[in-house]
Amino acid sequence: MSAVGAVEVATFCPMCVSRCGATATVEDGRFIGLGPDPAHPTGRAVCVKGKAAPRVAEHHDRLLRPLRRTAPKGAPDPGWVQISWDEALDTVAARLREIAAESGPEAVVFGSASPSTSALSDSVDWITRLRRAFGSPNYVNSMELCGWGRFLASTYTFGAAVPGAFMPDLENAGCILYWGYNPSVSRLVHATATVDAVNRGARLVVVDPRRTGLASKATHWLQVRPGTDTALALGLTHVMLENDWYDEQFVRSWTNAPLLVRADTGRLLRADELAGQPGSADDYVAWDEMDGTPVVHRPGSRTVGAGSPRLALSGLVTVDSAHGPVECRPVLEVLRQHCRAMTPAATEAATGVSADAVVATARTLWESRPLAFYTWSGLEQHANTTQMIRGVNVLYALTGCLDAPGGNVLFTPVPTNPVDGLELISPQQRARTIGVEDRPLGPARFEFVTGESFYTAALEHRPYRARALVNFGANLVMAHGNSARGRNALASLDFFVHADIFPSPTSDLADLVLPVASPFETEALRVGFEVSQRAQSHVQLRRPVVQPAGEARSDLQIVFALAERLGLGHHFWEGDLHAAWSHQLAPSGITLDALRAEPRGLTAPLATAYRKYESQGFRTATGLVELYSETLADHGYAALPTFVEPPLSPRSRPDLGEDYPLVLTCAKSLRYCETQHRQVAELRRAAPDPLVEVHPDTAAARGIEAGDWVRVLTPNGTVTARARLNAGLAPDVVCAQHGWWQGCDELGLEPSDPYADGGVNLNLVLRQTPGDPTSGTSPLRASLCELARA
Ligand SMILES: Nc1nc2c(c(=O)[nH]1)N[C@H]1C(S)=C(S)[C@@H](COP(=O)(O)OP(=O)(O)OC[C@H]3O[C@@H](n4cnc5c(=O)[nH]c(N)nc54)[C@H](O)[C@@H]3O)O[C@H]1N2
Ligand SMILES: Nc1nc2c(c(=O)[nH]1)N[C@H]1C(S)=C(S)[C@@H](COP(=O)(O)OP(=O)(O)OC[C@H]3O[C@@H](n4cnc5c(=O)[nH]c(N)nc54)[C@H](O)[C@@H]3O)O[C@H]1N2
Ligand code: SF4
Ligand SMILES: [Mo]
Repeated sequence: MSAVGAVEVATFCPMCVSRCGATATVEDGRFIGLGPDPAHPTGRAVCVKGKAAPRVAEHHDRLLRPLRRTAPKGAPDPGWVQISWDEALDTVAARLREIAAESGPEAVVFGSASPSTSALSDSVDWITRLRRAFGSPNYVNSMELCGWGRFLASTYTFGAAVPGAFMPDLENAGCILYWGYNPSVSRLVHATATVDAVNRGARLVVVDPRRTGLASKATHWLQVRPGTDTALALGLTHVMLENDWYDEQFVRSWTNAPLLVRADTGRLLRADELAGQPGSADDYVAWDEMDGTPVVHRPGSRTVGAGSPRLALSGLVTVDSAHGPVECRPVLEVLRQHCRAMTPAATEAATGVSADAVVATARTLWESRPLAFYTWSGLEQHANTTQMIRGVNVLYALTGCLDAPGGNVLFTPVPTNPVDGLELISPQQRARTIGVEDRPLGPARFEFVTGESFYTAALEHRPYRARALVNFGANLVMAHGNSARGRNALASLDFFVHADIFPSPTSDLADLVLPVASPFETEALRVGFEVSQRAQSHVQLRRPVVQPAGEARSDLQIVFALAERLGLGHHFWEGDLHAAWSHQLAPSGITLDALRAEPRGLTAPLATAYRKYESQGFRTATGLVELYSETLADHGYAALPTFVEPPLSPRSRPDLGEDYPLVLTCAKSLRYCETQHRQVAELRRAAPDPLVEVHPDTAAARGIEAGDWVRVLTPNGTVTARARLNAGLAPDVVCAQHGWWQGCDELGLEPSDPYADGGVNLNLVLRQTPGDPTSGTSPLRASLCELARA
């Protein structure tokens, strides 16, 4: 019920990836409440954070004015002095121009918080546009911890972002597979849609070391040992292949399963190697079993041999080459042999998931098709993330459900003009992204700099020196492993400007701090709400619910103003944001005026197009789904998904395992986004302290009781947290939380030094290395620890 004289304003909550359609209540110019808007495609519910949004927005810790540092970095007090916006923006522009003139624009790194944990989704494309117009190929956020697997690693199998862009079609799925993903905490709109799907009879498979909310509704909950997910994927694939539980027609026609692999070199056979019929080195070869003849596959021709059922998918084939006979096997046969060692028993030994559960789950995945899946943080933050993602993707490809109703589909987006400015940066400049030499297929290939690469560039000047950072929110020192190295890296910069709603350990290291308006104080355009066709068809202009606090400005206003001062105004509609949005919206036929007239947003009449590969093929080297990746092999990585024991585990490091016998992983908190929101009493009251989840037997063996403060001892130091006993964890696995340092005045809780050993900052003792060889992803979810009562 709304208060007397209160006004209801249609909006959506952009505080996390769920982007729930919502109604804000405003009374006397004050934002006092946020509730669901059931008519909105993502508006069924709002979470506890959304309900507390007014408390976040009006919190007394808010940054209200631009600030300039007067004390040296590292001083206990930065000595902030207030300055005007003009002085702040002029200083930023002058320093960036100076540094670019001396060292090239690549010496200026741009950063932002993840759009999954903040309203950066409002502005991320425009920040990217500014970076590219400025000429910097360097963007640091958390791509390697949050988006690599979902968006980029999957391109090496599918040539597209699956499940990042090809989302699970939950309304039509027969079976839903959540692998390292817990939407009950992390994406409310997916959680409610999943419960609906289960209620109408869909199967649910959850792969998670913890029994999460949805795991209790699952047909199968696979309690995987952290970091061994590749073995589980291979074990499931083994069972599916042995039982012929795969979509033969799809696999034969649309994956590289029939292409021949040379037994001697492991290379895909090329048409120019064939005897007698000179072909192209760009073309591949399959085998017609009936005729005993090679069939040439041209990548542009889409299907292999028009999907002929005569193409061999198994066995050994001897092909006449220009240099004599060569033995080859179809890719599917190579995959079959590769998986053969990962029997259900071997899978159990590697992962802790019982052999019976492996077989039963493989059967469910096959028999309950169509299968839709999502993977997230549970697979993103490992030293072997790329292989894990490959393992799950190959398994998924076998089901033939990609881009089919009830599978993972590309909900048709509202047509718009891209605004991220890809055309504004040259390929030569993109090739200078920090980290691309070390990991040419990794995030740097896509202009993303990993935290570790950024710190190395700042501190060790490799491959060149990162001299400046323009950062929209990212709380780098708290979000990345090794907070102390992060602090040193940020302190070493010649210039660091940080734009944020609140101060943080990261903003404490800046030269200039710019106050950002809360998302409920700003105007933003949202095109597409992602999770269903209806949601993806929805366009909304979010209007300010209240005036910005103090002198705070939106990220968009800051970007457009900076662009003008950098002499880049011509790329930014000379500072006219509405003209820019009109350009973006032009192809949609939806105008800003129409959106202003309908604050709940407009839904375009769009339908999902399925199996687009039939006309478009796949954007991979072979033009097919790549079960076997020669692209990866060419760079020294495994062509087929390959399991290696996590580099930091009691098994791989028995030397450490003696003192640290437990596996340490982590997960998000329900009441907070990442490192934020703990200053808000309404949220903090019910979750005042960092938790570490531990099996009751493990706790008892150490004299630990529920609620005790415990020390989590690791090879890199100690963090402290309160014990929560959880019988839904394996006895040798412990699950902690990152992001803690804030105090909460109203509750009398003091802040904690994020760099103090024995404090509450988990990422002080986690490391970014050894990283995933392909992507540089950090091993935040599989390392070692011991517990002791504090
Ligand atoms: N150990 C461990 N570490 C992790 C993770 C983990 O699971 N375990 N998760 C990783 C993941 S998935 C991610 S995405 C990263 C997250 O790391 P970040 O992307 O840095 O996200 P947050 O920690 O939420 O910090 C967001 C910052 O942005 C500010 N902010 C919020 N909204 C806005 C806005 O609209 N504009 C601006 N300018 N600023 C805003 C907040 O005040 C805060 O300072 O952390 C990673 N770190
Ligand atoms: N409430 C809330 N919502 C959020 C966020 C938040 O901080 N709080 N953060 C936002 C962001 S930035 C992101 S990236 C998303 C993330 O959303 P999720 O990926 O759902 O986040 P998590 O809960 O960290 O991780 C999912 C599951 O992975 C499991 N897990 C841990 N280790 C492993 C492993 O080795 N293998 C497998 N298979 N599973 C493992 C954990 O037990 C956990 O249940 O959520 C977004 N939404
Ligand atoms: S789930 Fe995310 S978007 Fe939805 S109300 Fe909560 S914080 Fe806002
Ligand atoms: Mo994330």
